[in-house]
Amino acid sequence: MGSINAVVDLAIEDGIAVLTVDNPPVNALSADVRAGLDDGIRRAGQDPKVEAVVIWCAGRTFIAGADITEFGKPPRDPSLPALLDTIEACPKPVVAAIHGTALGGGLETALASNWRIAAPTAKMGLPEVKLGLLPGAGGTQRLPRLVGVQPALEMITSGTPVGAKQALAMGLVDEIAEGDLKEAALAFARRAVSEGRPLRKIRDLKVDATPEVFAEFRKANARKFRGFEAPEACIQAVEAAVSLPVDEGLKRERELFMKLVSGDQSRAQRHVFFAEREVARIPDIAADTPTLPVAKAGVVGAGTMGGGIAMNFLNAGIPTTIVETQQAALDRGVATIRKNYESTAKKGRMTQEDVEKRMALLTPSLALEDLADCDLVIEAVFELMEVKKEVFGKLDRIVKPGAILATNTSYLDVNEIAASTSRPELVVGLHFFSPANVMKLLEVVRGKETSKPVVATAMKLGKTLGKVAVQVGVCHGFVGNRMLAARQREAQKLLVEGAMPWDVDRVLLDFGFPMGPFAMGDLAGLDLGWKKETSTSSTIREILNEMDRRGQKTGAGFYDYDENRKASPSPVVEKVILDFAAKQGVERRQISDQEILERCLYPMVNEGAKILEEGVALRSSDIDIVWIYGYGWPVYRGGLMFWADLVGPAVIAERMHDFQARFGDDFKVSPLLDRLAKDGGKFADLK
Ligand code: T1G
Repeated sequence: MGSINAVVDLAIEDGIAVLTVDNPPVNALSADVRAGLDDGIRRAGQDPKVEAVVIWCAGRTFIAGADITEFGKPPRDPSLPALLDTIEACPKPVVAAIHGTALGGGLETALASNWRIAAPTAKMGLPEVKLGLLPGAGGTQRLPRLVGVQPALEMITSGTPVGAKQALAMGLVDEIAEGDLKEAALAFARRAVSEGRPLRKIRDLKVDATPEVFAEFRKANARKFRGFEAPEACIQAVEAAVSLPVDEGLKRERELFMKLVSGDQSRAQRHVFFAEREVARIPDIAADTPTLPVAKAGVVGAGTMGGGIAMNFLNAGIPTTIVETQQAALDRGVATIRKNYESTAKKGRMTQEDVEKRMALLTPSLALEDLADCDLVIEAVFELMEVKKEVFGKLDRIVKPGAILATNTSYLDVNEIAASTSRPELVVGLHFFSPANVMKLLEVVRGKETSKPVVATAMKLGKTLGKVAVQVGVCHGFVGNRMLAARQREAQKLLVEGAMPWDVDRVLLDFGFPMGPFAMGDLAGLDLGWKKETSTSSTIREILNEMDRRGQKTGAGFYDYDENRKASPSPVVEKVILDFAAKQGVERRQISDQEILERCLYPMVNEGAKILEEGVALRSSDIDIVWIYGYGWPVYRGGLMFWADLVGPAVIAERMHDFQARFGDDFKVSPLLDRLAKDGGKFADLK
């Protein structure tokens, strides 16, 4: 309980006023924190006994930003900009003492102070752009004045924090505290007083940059910012810092902020912020459920997936044994892992020493027996139930009792696999997404026998591996791939009915996906799961494979590729499609972009509704997270089900009924979607 209010305390230590914020878990700038700081600063400014002020925080971090839960609710004074004006106007030296992460409004609070002291492990950043916002309390006006326009543009539009050393080097902090942070801040404040240092206010600093700086920055980042509103607003706010007097610039920043905060994109990105934390909560598994140790891992299969999965364990410092059946395949797998690390090292994102450290944790083997003492073994062998069952049968006999046996299957029935072992309660699906060492999504497939400690262990392992783990139930394709199948089915049908691959890809690319389904197919290889012996030209994809057009790797697939793998629409493919449609007796027609979009996405929403009805996903926001982290759904659209709520279940259901009348039962509306349409409900409101 603080002396100012429940979350802010004011104590005077030898003439220095110490304002302490104590608002767990991250000292967010709630209305009470703002009111407490405002009151505390005013009192300290007026108290003749006080010579200087130190602002610092209890708990694990300095202020981590505005309180995101307050957005969208009626504002409560003092606003953050008003509070920062009070701090900046304080007639006595104000020192911010930073530990943990000073983020967003937290860093802005420190920028309104005269000086900043950081603990060696502290991080400072302005991540508002990740919420579809911009720093709305002076960050876009003060940071450029302190560190220069270019570093400010990078920090503000990336949202990436900087560490204490880098912050000191760029002038963002004035000192790194050796030893006790609070003592260092008090000592700094005392020196500022004894030396009679003038109160440097960042708002008084000059800032300059040519228009070319902004033009260059926009050009260099056009691809990364495609579709997002916030980065451009950030750039305009920094431009205002250069072109306008500071108070005008602050006003311009506020205007830009208010426009973003009430927009769909920020609502979507704030939804994702909370959704990606909600996925960790499994209603029937207590947060303190004991987990099993995973000190040693085993991977069966050293192909693309097995190698990528092994890299995740190595990155987390977990010794891993990887097993193949043939020496050549094993050598290839290990060489690929090393090559991936070395290319990361070449880009400067890790040192050669890191590469060697990781490789030293890897033990290649040709014998499953070498997995006997692993705590968890995951198989990434051929996607055929018989093969999976054979491997699990062997692992069940070899691997120590109590160890977890996991499958990386993308579609198959985890319950059936579990039933082929003597330890079904220890069997779980860990569905990684290719490339497994890059994609953040991990579907934790919970079998009907999988024990709660094993599920809790799998979810915790996901976090340890730097993934976003989502619990899903058993069905063909679980959540992500089951919904993807609906989109792929429609995309193929649209080709026969009148669209070309480049039409469908363009519509989904413009919607915000990183790639359309056909370009994606060419990238992954059209021959995944295709067999020459059994191919009967029954689909356009089969015909292309039969023509040796297997995608980028053969220089041609749905697209033609030049030597730099630049894609262009293919007249050959156009003819294949026209002939195929003619053979099917289909009268092709002009298909609008809107119909392409609705035909691809609405059946996915419908599949999502079925997944929720069947309990395969716990909540609609989990489906959002699956599609953002597994398939590149544009985060500024909040996820598939969030977007469906925005479009409106009634609108979607009505179109689906139309499509069903025209194209058949692939569009049969799920009872849940129909119910929401009728009742005016939303997926987000389902409990
Ligand atoms: N507001 C409200 N709640 C927050 C919060 C915030 N800013 N940050 C975290 N939480 C909650 C979070 O939901 C979770 O709750 C708990 O704290 C622990 O978080 C005007 C407008 C600080 C690096 O974007 O990046 O300032 O799930 O699980 O992994 O310019 O939280 O336990 O119920 O993430 O240790 C800008 C967002 C805001 C920082 C800690 N600031 N937070 O990570 O814990 S906008 C941010 C984070 C702004 C101004 C603008 C991380 C973290 P629960 P956690 P963590």
